[in-house]
Formats: sequence, structure tokens, C-alpha cells
Amino acid sequence: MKPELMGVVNVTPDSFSDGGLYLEPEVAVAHGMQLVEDGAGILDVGGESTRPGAEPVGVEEELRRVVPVVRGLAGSGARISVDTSKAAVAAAALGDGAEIVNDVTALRGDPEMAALCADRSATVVLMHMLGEPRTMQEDPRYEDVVDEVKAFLAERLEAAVAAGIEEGRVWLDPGIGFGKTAAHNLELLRRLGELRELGRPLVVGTSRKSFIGRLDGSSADQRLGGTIASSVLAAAEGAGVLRVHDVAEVRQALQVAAAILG
Ligand code: HH2
Repeated sequence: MKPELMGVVNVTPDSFSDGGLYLEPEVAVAHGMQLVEDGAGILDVGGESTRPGAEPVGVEEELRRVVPVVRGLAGSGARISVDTSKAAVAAAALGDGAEIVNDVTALRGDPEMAALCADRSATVVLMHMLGEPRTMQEDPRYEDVVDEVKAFLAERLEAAVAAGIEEGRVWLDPGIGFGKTAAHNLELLRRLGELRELGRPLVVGTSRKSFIGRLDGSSADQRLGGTIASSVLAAAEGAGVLRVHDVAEVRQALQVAAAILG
């Protein structure tokens, strides 16, 4: 049980838990450096919020936010991931030292994205989302959420490989909070092991998300305990990468859990 930690670096005014905190490039870079010191092996730099109801950001603005931060973190010792669904932003980030493209649309958002990732031999995170951020939380429904997410991820993996991306470079993510009720998220986490049958590393992002608040009424800045509990259990179910804001705290929890389990 030793998942890699992907620290979140949000260069946005409106992210749901830390919007506006790291809008200045120097501040975002310093935050990323701290996350590396805390134990992040990957830094996920994003310039567009995907929180429920978020408005899309134009490509120029997203480039303006992301590029200086990717450049500033290129020598940080962590691998850099760019959290974007725009090929132009991914291309710039890959040119500046990023190695991973974290595309919450799973290559469905920009027709150029798959070919770009194939050409640049990027590692690609394919995430499940029902609908789009603006509307995804309006009454999401599934017959069986785990079966449907699994079928979706299998189909997107196949599409990525058909587009020339090596299978060995694809990571899969159930998309906690993306078009799911709290019950759907809990079931996905409980049955995460079923997604391992897809044979690719699983990325899981529960950090500070609203399903935690649905359980106890906490606000986004009060969800560290829930983030830790869900992250440790996801690791125990085989998650390979945990995408978190609070790297030091989650790292300690994982270390203790691993020591107990032996
Ligand atoms: N969650 C968020 C953003 N990107 N990428 C992957 N692969 N998996 C996730 O679960 C995931 C993600 C949402 O978190 P955050 O970046 O903190 O918020 P916002 O989208 O408001 O910037």
C-alpha cells in the first residue's frame, strides 16, 4: 500500500476549496515546492476549475495561468501533470517540462488531445465524468455506478490506444464528484477493487470533496479527516495515485496505515 501522491496546484480564482489562493505564479510555485517537500511525487497544475457549475475558461487565459507555474515547477523534483482538457494548454505544458496530461474529459473535450498525447508520449489520466461541470450534479443517475464507470473507462482506454497512446501510459480515474451523488461516490470507493480489473493504475481524488460534507455538514476547509479516511481506504483498495491538497497529512496517514498492516 504505497500510492504515489499527486499534489494539487490550482492556479484559479474559483476552485472549490482553494480558489484565489495561488493565482500569482510565484505563490503557486512556492506552494508546489512545499507539496514536494511534503511528499508529493507528482504535481497537478490546473488553470480551470471543474467544480460543479464552473464556467469554462478561454485558452489564452488558461495558458496565462498554467505556463509560468509549470515552468517554475519543472525543476522541483516532482513529475508535473497538467490538469486540462485543452490540447493547446497540454502542448505548452508538455513543452515546458510536464509529463502527464490529466484530462477530466478523458480525451473527449478537444479533438486534438489524443494525437498530441500520442505524439509526445505523455502519460494520460482518463477520468469518468457524467455530463459536463456546468450541469453534472443535476440529478445524476446510474443503474449500477461501478459497472457503468468501469465500462466507460474500458471504452476510453481502448479509444486512447486506438489513437496511438501506449496502453502502459494510461491511468484511469473514477472521477469522484463528477456527475455523482454522495451515495454513488461512496459505492465507487467501496468497490474500487473492481476497477483494478481494467489493469491500469487507478487515480483517485476525494480531497475535500462535497460527499464528505454531505455526511457531516462540513465545509470544504473542514474536510481533512474525511479526505484522509477516504484516501487511506482507496489506497487499501489498490489506488495507485491519490490526488490531494493536503499532502503531508495524507502521507502520514498512509505511512501509519501501511506500518500497521505490515
Ligand atoms: N478532481 C478535481 C479536479 N481534477 N482530476 C482527476 N483526475 N481526478 C479528480 O478527482 C479531479 C481532477 C476537482 O478538485 P480541485 O482541483 O480541487 O477543484 P476545482 O476543479 O474546483 O479546481
